[in-house]
Amino acid sequence: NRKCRLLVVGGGSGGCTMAAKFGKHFNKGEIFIVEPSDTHYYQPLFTLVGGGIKKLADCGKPMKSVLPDTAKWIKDSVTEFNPQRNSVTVSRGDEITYDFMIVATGLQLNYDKIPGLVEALNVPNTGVCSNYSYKYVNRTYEILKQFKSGNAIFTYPNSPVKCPGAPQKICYIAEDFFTRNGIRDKVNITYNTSLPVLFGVKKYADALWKVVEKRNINVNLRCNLVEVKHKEKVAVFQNLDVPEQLTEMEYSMLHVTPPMSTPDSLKKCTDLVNDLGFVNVNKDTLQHFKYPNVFAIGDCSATPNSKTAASVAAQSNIVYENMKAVMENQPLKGKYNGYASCPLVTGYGKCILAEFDYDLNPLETFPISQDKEMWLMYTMKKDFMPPLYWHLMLNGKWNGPGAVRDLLHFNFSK
Ligand code: FAD
Ligand code: UQ1
Repeated sequence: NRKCRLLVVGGGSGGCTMAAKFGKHFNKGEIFIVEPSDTHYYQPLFTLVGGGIKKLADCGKPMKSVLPDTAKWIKDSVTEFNPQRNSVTVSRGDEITYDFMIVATGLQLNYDKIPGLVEALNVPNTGVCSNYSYKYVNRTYEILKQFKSGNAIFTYPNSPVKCPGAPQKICYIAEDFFTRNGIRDKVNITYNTSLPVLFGVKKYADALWKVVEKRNINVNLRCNLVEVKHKEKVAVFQNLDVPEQLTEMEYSMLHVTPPMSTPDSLKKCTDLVNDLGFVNVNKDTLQHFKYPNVFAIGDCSATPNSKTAASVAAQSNIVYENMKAVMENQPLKGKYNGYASCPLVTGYGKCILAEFDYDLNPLETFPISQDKEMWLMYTMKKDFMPPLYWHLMLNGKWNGPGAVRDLLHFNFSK
């Protein structure tokens, strides 16, 4: 029983969605999913948990309840990929062979890459928090509630990240929280980002610069967190353009977005990944360059899109169509346009819905210009997206908003 037709590595957004899509294609038990976690988290809600708008319990469901029952769940992690042998090895030591494989491991959070950070996140009352992990996200709202005065600092690391808007969303939510609680004049708010821009798409970056100016948020570009000294409540930042230049900043609150990479087991399989450790697939077809029976979906793939669940939705049908074509010896027709979406929550009840493609051109669903802060987009993020995720996407029935976009823009020609 250590042999399957389709192996899915990872039971997160991408893996679960793909296993569901292929469910009707294979007999029961012919699909294996390797996934070590007991709980499947809908990570986009973590931002709202940090802001006290949702509870952590709202974000997770038992893994068993979301993985399709047509697939066999192997509760373990892949420790070695052996694509030359069409197999993987799991931590218990078993080897699993496959005819086809979808790699969907997502990203690993490397909190340990920043000296002092792990300790600061594990000791109470340090003022250090991080929305990115279920382990630390509850600290964010705790700290907001206890905050009295001083510097609140928000960081963006020097690595690719998932949801590149999330590091600043919590900054805006915090600013709004302090304003509503009457202590805004006692707080200095700073967003320190390793990037040379506030956001990668000009249309939304222009809108966000207006937000930070209006709300008196300091932004430092090319500014990278390199150490946390929690006993002194000091964070050390490096100027990435002048690497020897280090600046110490005192904080009362420090929200950290950790450096990220693909998981170590994947990174070390140089046959499968590029120099940065991402699965080396064709950006249009999502098929592996060297192994035609291997595809990647989601955050672990080398495609140059922004890593979001919305991208996973848009990729899912491309992977499905193209992998089916490989199975049937047909030409690959599906082409991913790089669609990504980032609901930039700018406060309680406000959100700018960024949507764009590989070329960083806006690709908006609604027939109104989306560079405005809107209550509608906030409601969509908070109340409409979670059920869409749990009931449609994870059952393989949501391919992103492309069809809705065509309908609302009267693009009936396709
Ligand atoms: P994941 O969903 O992370 O799943 C990867 C799975 O692989 C995990 O379950 C993991 O346990 C498993 N795995 C890892 N290593 C192994 C291994 N060796 N063997 C077996 N299994 C393994 N996206 C949006 O679209 N909109 C948003 O507003 C948004 N906000 C976000 C806010 C935050 C704070 C965060 C953290 C993310 C946000 N995202 C958002 C991003 C979104 O959650 C991810 O892009 C999406 O989940 C990626 O799906 P994935 O399947 O690639 O990875
Ligand atoms: C989306 O499809 C998606 O995936 C489920 C998200 O992930 C949480 C999103 O945040 C967004 C905005 C979309 C896009 C959907 C619409 C209706 C614009």
